[in-house]
Amino acid sequence: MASGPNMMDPICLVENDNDLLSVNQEALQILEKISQPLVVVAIVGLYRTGKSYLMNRLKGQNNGFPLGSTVQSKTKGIWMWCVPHPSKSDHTLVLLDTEGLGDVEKGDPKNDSWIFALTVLLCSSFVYNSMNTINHQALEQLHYVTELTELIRAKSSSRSGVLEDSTEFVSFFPDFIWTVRDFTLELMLNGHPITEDEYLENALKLIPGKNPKAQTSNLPRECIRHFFPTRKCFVFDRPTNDKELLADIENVSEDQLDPKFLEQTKNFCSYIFTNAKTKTLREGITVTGNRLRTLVVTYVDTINTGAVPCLENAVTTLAQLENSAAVQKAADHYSEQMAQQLRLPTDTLQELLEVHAACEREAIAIFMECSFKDENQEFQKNLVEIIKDKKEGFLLQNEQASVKYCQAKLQELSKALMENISAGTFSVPGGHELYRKAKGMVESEYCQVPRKGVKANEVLQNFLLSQVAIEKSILQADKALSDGEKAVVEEQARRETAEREQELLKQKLQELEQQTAARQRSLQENIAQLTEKLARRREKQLREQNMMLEHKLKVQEALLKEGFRKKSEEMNAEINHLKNMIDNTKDDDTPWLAVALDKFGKEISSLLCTPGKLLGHIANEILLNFLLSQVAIEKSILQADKALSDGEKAVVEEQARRETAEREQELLKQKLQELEQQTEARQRSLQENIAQLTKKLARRREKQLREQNMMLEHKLKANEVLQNFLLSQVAIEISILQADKALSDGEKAVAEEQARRETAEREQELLKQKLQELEQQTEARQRSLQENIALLTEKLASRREKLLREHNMTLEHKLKVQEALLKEGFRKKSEEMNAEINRLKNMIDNTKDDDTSWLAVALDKFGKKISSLLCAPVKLLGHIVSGVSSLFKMKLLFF
Ligand SMILES: Nc1nc2c(ncn2[C@@H]2O[C@H](COP(=O)(O)OP(=O)(O)OP(=O)(O)O)[C@@H](O)[C@H]2O)c(=O)[nH]1
Ligand SMILES: [Mg+2]
Repeated sequence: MASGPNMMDPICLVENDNDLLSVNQEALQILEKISQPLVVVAIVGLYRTGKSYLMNRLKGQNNGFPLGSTVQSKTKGIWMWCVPHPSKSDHTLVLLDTEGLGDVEKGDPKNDSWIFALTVLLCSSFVYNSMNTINHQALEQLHYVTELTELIRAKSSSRSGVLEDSTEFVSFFPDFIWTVRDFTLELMLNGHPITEDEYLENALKLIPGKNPKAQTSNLPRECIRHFFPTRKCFVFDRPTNDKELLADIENVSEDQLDPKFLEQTKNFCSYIFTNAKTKTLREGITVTGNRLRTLVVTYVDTINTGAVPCLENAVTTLAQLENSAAVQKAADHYSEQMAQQLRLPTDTLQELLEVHAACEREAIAIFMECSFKDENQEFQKNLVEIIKDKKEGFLLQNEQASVKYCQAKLQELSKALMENISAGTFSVPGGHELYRKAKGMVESEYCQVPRKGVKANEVLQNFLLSQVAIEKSILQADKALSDGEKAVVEEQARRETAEREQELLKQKLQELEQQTAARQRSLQENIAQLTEKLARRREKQLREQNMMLEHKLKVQEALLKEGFRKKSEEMNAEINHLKNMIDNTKDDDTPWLAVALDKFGKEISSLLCTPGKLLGHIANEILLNFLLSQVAIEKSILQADKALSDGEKAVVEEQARRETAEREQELLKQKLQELEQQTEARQRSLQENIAQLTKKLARRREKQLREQNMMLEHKLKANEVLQNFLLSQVAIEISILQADKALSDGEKAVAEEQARRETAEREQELLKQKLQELEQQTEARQRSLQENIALLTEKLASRREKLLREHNMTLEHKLKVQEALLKEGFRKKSEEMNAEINRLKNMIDNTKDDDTSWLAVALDKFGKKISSLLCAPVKLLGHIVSGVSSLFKMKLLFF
């Protein structure tokens, strides 16, 4: 909750000793503690005119600001009284009472001018107090207002070059209220009763004529009309006609005052309480007590150095101070929330990153809320960096907490194991098996422990690595295992270690990906919130510029009505300049936002180490969303713009509609292009897949065939060897037969004949076998070819199907865009799309039409190549291809 004022008496804010201004530290301390927005009402006017008394009435008291009853001026410098606002509960009412102007005892009259200018800069309602009537003399006494152009600057450097800096005064000047005291006249004009405001307006009418005197007395009138956004007048009767009472007015009770004066005072007070605005700087920056403190110090310091106080510089000073504080506040909030919400170690990295994202979002929001005029986003970048460092700190803490916890747990769980190792429990036959069981138990118990955090696996791995040497020695010493068994066990252990290592790498990779995603989110959040803020700022700028324009047009209209055509025409330059300014603010949505986001995005993404290419996408999306969100706002601003006729508004609206449509079309185009690129990429990848698959299949077939050939050759060789052996035995057998005396010659002839027949039969058998194997080979090659072609056909068909679908989708999309263009009246643009659409239609027709030729060509080429690879007779190919394509066509019919 914002803090208001403590009970206090009026206090001097700006001291004025010997014409030297200085700020009162005690008053600054009071302001510093007020964080509520302020309504600042100041009174200025000739000395001894009842200013302090009227201010006291605003507080509802007779005394407060000290009055004097002599002719000698009383109030010196600027006095301040901070009180709770009587009707705006969350605001503080600051009453500023100032030193009377025109004191004859005063040395430097310039000092009065500074008091006047300083008061204009500090308040939101400026009460000019004078006596009796608003006449010539009263206006001449208001020459201070004509000096303001020399004493106040809106901008640090006049960027427009051509135009007076004072053009922009109206955007930050207070409302003007003229109080006329001891008013004795009747409010009548030309026999008609008039209001107080009409009385003032009449007094501010310019005097015709070109004589220098008229011009001089017109100057304050013109300044009041030009500089102050609104004017108001209050007249007061004399509080009492009793001279003695008047001299001691502080102690006069209400019933002793003139009822008319009481009534008028009441009206004045109630007007102030209801209508006096909150003090703001430009672009709607509200002034709190703390900010007023900075403003007073900045302005008085500037005046004392002999320079001219400048609103823009003061805002920059304020921004520097407050933006640093905003960064600090946001960063503190981040740290606090992280510490509060995180329970270290977190179960996973993602858990921490999610809390980080939420806290960061809040921190950025706080920064956006508390900061303003962050030129080039210097402070936001600083915040990004601080949060990044803090996040890294939390990540480290999280890792350390995880390591600590895991190590403690593991130590506890492995205590028995370690003791058994020391005691030599495993140095027995079968000890290795015992050891492995015990170690496995530790491992599985460790796995059961919940919330071990990000380092769980790494700590376990380190523990297991530390066990490798121990296990090896236990294994080697184990007499229950053979050498072969030991080798197998050792191999297994090595494999397990490698697997775990790989697992760990996988986890690291995943975490890396999560971190990248988190950085991307952070970038996105920063850009999104900045866009929103910049958009709000632009909206305020536009409103402010429109208000200035409206004001100038009113002044111009009044001049014209009063017959000052030339003066009214002289205002054209100023008005056109404002109109240009508004047009520029309105028009350059894209470059303005795009430039800001692009620069900021690049810097911040290098800060966050995020790949820059992400940026384009994010920025484009955000930009479009922003532009769409601006449509309604722009429309309402346009409707409220009194500078434009209805016809002009219609034209502007039409233009805005066209721009939106064009932008939308641009985005659609971009999306289409992306779609086309995606399709192309998919096609490429499909082609690549088919090519690789085909190669792989061919290689596999080749290998299979080679193996089959080898086996066949082996078999044939074995049979041949046997046959050769048997042939080599023929002569031996014949000689043994001839020498056998147990057989008759006839019997010998029969045996010889039998042997010859057997040989011939075997020979035939061998030939048959060769023939059969040859046939099998051919068949296998044919099968392989067929399979390959069928597979390819299927792939090609599904690719073609996808292509058709994608082409159709693209066509449909284009037709929609064209239709929309036509509807929005962009016939030419829509016709321009015809070429593109026809090309697409042709493409689709071509794809649809030539099933056969398309497939035949593809298969023919592929088939020839693969059949030569497989050494299959080419004539088979025609057969296969026609079979497969007729099968495919049948499928197509179903499809
Ligand atoms: N005639 C008249 N006298 C007033 C009125 N209000 C106050 N006074 C008298 O004017 C004296 C000065 O009043 P202040 O309120 O101190 O006037 P001021 O303008 O603040 O004077 P400085 O601070 O010296 O410039 C008071 O003591 C009253 O006697 C008024 O409305 N009419
Ligand atoms: Mg006074």
